Amino acid sequence: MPAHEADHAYAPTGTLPRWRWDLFCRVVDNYGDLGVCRRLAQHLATRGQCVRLWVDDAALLHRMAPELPAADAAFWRAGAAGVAWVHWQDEGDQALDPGDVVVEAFGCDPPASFVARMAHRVSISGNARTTSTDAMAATAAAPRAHDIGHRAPQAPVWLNLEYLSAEDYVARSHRLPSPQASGPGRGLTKWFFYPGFTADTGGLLREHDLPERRAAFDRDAWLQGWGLRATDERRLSLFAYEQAPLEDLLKSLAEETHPAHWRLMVTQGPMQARAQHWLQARPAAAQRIGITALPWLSSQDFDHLLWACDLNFVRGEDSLVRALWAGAPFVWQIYPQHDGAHAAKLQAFWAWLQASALNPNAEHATGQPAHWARTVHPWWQAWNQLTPWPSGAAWPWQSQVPWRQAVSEARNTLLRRPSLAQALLDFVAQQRPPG
Ligand code: TRH
Repeated sequence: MPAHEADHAYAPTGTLPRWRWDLFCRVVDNYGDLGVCRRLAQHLATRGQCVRLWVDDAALLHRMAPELPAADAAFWRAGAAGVAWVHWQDEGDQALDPGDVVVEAFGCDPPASFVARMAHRVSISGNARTTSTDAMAATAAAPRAHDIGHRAPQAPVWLNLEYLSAEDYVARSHRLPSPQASGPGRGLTKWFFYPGFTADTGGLLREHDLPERRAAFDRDAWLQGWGLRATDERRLSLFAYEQAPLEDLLKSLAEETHPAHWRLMVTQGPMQARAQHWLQARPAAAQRIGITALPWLSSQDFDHLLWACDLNFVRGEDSLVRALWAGAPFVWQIYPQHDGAHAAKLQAFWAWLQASALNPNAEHATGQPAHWARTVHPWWQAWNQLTPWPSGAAWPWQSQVPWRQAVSEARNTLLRRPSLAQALLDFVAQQRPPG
């Protein structure tokens, strides 16, 4: 990313109180649930917040975020900026008092006893004397004059962080309240918070220093670390679900005469063996397509991978956002849903990407998609198995430049907006104005 682009990045203003956050993450499948939650927790921490991340899958947590300490009483009492994690087990273990903000990711339902303790605050709100041991400890620790622990206990701000989508309902549903008329949370209001791609949504996960980190990235040195040189081979990163038509893609690449050499950097998982197996049976193709089988990458290195490649195949939610920040051509494999709802979701994102890349030119004046979009779209559809693979058609390398430009325009638009963490902070500040 050129240095001047960093100037466009949204910079928050003002100092917000330091709140204590409980962020609940239930790992349903894959890496995305924790990928999103871990990232959000860290972004909040870098903005001065104290975050307790509840995760039900300890093994995955150790794999994806081995650096995170356990949230002991001292961590919570100190209330300093940082992230620590709690193993979210059964109902019985949840003796901890809620913080000032409770975020449940993807409707994962915090334990009923915890929600009941949140609701209990409603009944004692306005009373400066509290029976909350945590609140008393926080007051004793007196970290900052405007910390929330110094005021009468208020019910936590309760948010449901929703899945990412570019569909229209997102803007309509963003920040809608859901008053709880019954159940353990009776008397509380749960707010729906939607990440998204437009200004009327909660925005996207983005580190504050992303443009600077991107500008400082030394691609050649990073490639050297994998025994590769930035030669004339085209690099393609591959992170995909198993149903992706990998063999079709390999066949299409092998049939191309230009470029002469491909380097497929395949993320950890069964795709590595499949690609190697296919190439072993086809020596001519293996002359032109090399495979680098990657181990599990740290989240920083996952970014480096996307920054170092000419073309990125990503999947799910979180790596889609990383591909956008990379600003390089990419193909998105959406998480497939049994009812087929993913087709509309994919199309909504594609429409947004095209619209945000619009330049006033003749094609747009006629309402026709740009040439790059016309040539690339069939491959997106086929990679998602929504249409047959365009066998015989050449990979749209000729669209590489306008395609890259389109992604980078979309990225620059997004960089001017508040990040998801900043939007959440702004929302909480509205609900709990510092007093
Ligand atoms: O793993 P995913 O397929 O997760 C999915 C989606 O989030 C989907 O929306 C959700 O409904 C489903 O899970 C249950 O893809 P995603 O979202 O891209 O998450 C992958 C994360 O893993 C992302 O943060 C990048 C990270 N990652 C690494 O850090 N290192 C690696 O080596 C790899 C392969 C991934």
